[in-house]
Amino acid sequence: MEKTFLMVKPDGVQRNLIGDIVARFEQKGFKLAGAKLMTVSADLAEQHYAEHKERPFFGELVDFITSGPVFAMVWEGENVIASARTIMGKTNPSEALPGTIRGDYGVNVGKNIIHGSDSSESASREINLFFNEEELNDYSKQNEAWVY
Ligand code: DAT
Ligand code: MG
Repeated sequence: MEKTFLMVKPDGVQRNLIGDIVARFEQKGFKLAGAKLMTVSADLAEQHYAEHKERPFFGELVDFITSGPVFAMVWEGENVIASARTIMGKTNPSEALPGTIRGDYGVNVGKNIIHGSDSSESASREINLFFNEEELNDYSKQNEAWVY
């Protein structure tokens, strides 16, 4: 089954949104494979956001993501990569629709609450960057027969 990497950013943690965000993905029918509260090092932040290295906001991005704990997660399910991006909403919260996480809680593009992988390549890269094999749980849930 497809997996994606999601992360409640430091602003989402400070604004008490971990529970709400986890609930949205649980209620959708996705399965949590791994999760941890952690502080991202500058080195990990630079690797995670390597594709944005040349962007003018790269320094701010690294400073922000390392500024406090994040809640890193791996979620599993059919089409979960694209589906999670839909649940998150557009990158800029001012353009994100109400009902999406960024649309409901964000205002500014720099503080957009949540990260989610944008492709299967970035999902496997990011999962491996943040999690060890033994931190990921392979299990079945009783409700799966009612989701699929
Ligand atoms: P996304 O997080 O939706 O995948 P992205 O990969 O294009 O968006 O950018 C990564 C993060 O960088 C994004 O969540 C917030 C920040 N960012 C993007 N565009 C920005 C901009 N124009 N100014 C400041 N920060 C920006
Ligand atoms: Mg991105």
